[in-house]
Amino acid sequence: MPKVALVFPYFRTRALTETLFPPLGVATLAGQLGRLGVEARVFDCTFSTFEQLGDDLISYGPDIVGVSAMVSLTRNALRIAEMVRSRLPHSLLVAGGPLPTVFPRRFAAHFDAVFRGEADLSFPRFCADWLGRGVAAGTMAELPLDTYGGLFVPNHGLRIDNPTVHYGERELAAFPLPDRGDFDHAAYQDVWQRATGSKVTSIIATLGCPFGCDFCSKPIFGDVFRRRPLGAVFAEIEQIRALGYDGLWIADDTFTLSLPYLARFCRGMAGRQMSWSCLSRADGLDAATVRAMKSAGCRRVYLGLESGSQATLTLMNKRVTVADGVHAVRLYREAGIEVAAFFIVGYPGETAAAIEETFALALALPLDEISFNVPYPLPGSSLFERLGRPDEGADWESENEVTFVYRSQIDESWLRRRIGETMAAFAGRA
Ligand code: B12
Ligand code: SF4
Repeated sequence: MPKVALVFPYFRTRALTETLFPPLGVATLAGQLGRLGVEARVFDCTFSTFEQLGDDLISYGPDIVGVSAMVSLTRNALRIAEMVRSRLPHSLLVAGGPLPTVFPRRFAAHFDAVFRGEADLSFPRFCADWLGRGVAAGTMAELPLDTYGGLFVPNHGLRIDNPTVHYGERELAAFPLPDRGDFDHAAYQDVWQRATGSKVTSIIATLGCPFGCDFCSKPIFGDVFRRRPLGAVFAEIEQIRALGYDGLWIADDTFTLSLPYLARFCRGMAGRQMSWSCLSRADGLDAATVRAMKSAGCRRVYLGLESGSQATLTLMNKRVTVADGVHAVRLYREAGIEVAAFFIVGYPGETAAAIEETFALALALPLDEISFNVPYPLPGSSLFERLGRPDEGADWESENEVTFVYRSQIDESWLRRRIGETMAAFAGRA
């Protein structure tokens, strides 16, 4: 029986800041492949090793190996491609995910094909067609290559560069649920249970974000905001509960954007005994919505406050004010919801005085958690374009690094020291 292997190339680092979730991208593709009757297995490397992955792939013997990649996983993805080439030379190698979407050519040098953007329908259909016809890598041209959204193949004598797709709400409504069957849920739950006392996993309810923050890259879901039907979202939540989880991380870019959708979500969550957290914008909220979130089990929100300086927020094109942030923190705290805030310090064009305003705001607000990052010019962001395309190979080796990957006017050692001092002052608050 022809088979597809879907690899998520993250090997856990055990960094204090590591956050582990079963990767939804490969689970989503596995669900779609299953619906087409294609045998697929997810190889999540989180709790595995490179050597173990090699052995597991050999014993599975896939015809297609799909590897997911994003910033911080590039080296792993390319190393796995090299290993597959030498140990499974007859397998077709395909890359997809956020980084191949913005650097398709870089991945095409190591893979037979690259899928850019949302690949929910295009990649599974490509696999079904490929496996159904039994074609070999050199003869991909026998497939209807123009019909697979986001496909990029600049080699094998082909020049395929299909536009990416954003599935509409009607198409999303017909999607199967992600297939979470191949994950080591006991291991994920153990990590979460030890760290937080509850067992949390991620889910996506809405796709896309219409804002244009300068530092942000939205390579997959883009600017168009779409909602999954809540019936499917609740069915997925029950699937998650049956796997043993009792908490959700709603990973949407802008879950609080549509207040009517959020209100219906909150009504549907009532009585489900499932706590949840989400990212929230600082603007557009009202007290009634926030109270409804609390009643529906919302435990904590994560606010991208980014800066305590209005001038820096403008540089970031954040389209919120410092006052919006202060107001949002107050609304959530009054409703009894914990608030974590992300800040970016050392933005290109930012002064030391503006950075100090951010440290001061972080310490002045009644926050439950804070984190500081230096700007990372994410491929696909305006910042990346403006900095004159820094070294394409520059990559954070682990999550939450505080290292400039471009020439910055800010003294990095001063900034690290000030971040350390602010974190210490925050931890020492009464
Ligand atoms: C949840 C999430 C996390 C979680 C969980 C990651 C995980 N295990 O999945 C956590 C919190 C751990 C995390 C951490 C980081 N993340 Co993150 N994360 C996200 C988020 C919000 C949602 C991802 C998700 O679940 N999407 C839902 C699924 C269905 O979509 P998907 O994974 O994109 O998959 C689709 C396509 O990409 C494609 N696809 C995916 N894989 C494959 C494979 C093949 C073969 C094919 C054909 C197609 C394909 O098909 C899928 C269906 O359409 C995205 C933002 C976003 N909206 O995309 C950022 C995002 C992916 N993260 C990002 C970053 C930068 C990071 C960090 C480096 C941040 C940091 N400073 O530490 C770390 C790196 C961690 C690491 N593991 O190394 C960036 C990546 C940018 C880039 N160009 O690569 C994104 C896009 C956010 C952003 N704009 O900053 N992240
Ligand atoms: S940072 Fe958040 S609000 Fe800004 S563009 Fe990105 S997803 Fe949208």
